[in-house]
Formats: sequence, C-alpha cells, structure tokens
Amino acid sequence: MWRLPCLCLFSTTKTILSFTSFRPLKEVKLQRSVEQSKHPSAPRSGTMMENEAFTAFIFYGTLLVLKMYAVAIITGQVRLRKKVFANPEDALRHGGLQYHREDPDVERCLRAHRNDMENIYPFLFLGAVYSLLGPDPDVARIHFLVFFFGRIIHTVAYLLKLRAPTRSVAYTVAQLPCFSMALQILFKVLRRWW
Ligand SMILES: N[C@@H](CCC(=O)N[C@@H](CS)C(=O)NCC(=O)O)C(=O)O
Repeated sequence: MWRLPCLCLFSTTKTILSFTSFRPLKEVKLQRSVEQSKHPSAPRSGTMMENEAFTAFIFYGTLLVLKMYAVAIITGQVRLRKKVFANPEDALRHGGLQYHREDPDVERCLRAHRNDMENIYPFLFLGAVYSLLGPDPDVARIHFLVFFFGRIIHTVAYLLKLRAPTRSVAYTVAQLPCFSMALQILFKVLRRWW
C-alpha cells in the first residue's frame, strides 16, 4: 500500500536534489544518456527541460505570472491604505458601508491587471507552442526577453503614472515578439498542410 507514495516521494526528492546539486548540464546529460542506453524502454525524464527554448519560456512565463500576483497584492494594499473596498462585507469589516466605493488608484491597478491578462495569457499559449516547434534557442530567448521587459516596463509605467508614451511604447515592444511567434506558428502549420 505504501509502495507507490514512497516511490513518488523518492523520485521527487531525487529531482530536487539533482536541481540543488548544481552539477554541470553536460554531466547531467551524459549520465542521462548512459541511463537511457542501459534501459532503452524506460520513459525519458526531463525531456521538456532538455528543450532550451521551452526552459527559457517556462522561466520568463513563470516570472510574469509572479509579476501578475504582485500587481494583485499591490491592488489589495492600495484598497486597505485608501479604504476602498469592492464588496460591502469588506467595507463593513473596515469601518462602514461608506468605504464600499471606487477610487482612481485602485482602478489604475485593475486596468494594469486587466491589460496583463489581455497580453500575458496569450503569451503563455504562443510561447509554449512556439518553443515546442524547435526554434533556435537564442532567437527564442530574445523573443521571451523582449516580451518580459516590455511587460515589466508596462506595469511600472502604469502603476507609477510615467509620462506618455512610455506605457504605450512598452506595450507595443512587447507585442512584437508575440506577433512574430504567432506568424511563425502559422507558417509552420501551413507548411505542413501544403
Ligand atoms: N484593452 C486595451 C487595448 C489596447 C492596449 O492594450 N493598449 C495599451 C497601450 S496604450 C494600454 O496600456 N492600454 C491601457 C489599458 O488597457 O488599460 C485598451 O483598452 O487600451
């Protein structure tokens, strides 16, 4: 009964230890290929992580998800500081129904968050598909980096009310790699069909 949970725990611990041991990538790859040649029918572990473009995508994608969480946390802090609550029950808990109201700073945070949803969610789709289609890892990394910094600057410009057109330029720059990835995905699919 305990065999399966023990096996799971063992393999998770092994994975964590292999991450924290900081062995050079070459050494890890060599050991894997030796293991694979010994047990050719065994499932290959870490195949996704061997795709450099996909690893870069996971890295920047996760950072951007964390950035979105940060905007949500900032929104909550602005609500508390300015006593601006979205729901009557929250307002009642913090002093009275008069605090169930709107505020320009909270609205700004919400717009920044909504704009992230309009742009980062599509990136999570496009980036994943694009990196699985075998792009040059360096070119892929440039796509992700441009999008990442574009979105960071967009958020900073939005929340700190930086002078126009900083936010719009950041938005446009971040859109470029997305269009590039979308076009490359479409071309690859069309080439396969015709
Ligand atoms: N839904 C966006 C579409 C266009 C867009 O994303 N524009 C960028 C650059 S001007 C932006 O930061 N818009 C502000 C926002 O979405 O709140 C809008 O209504 O503006």
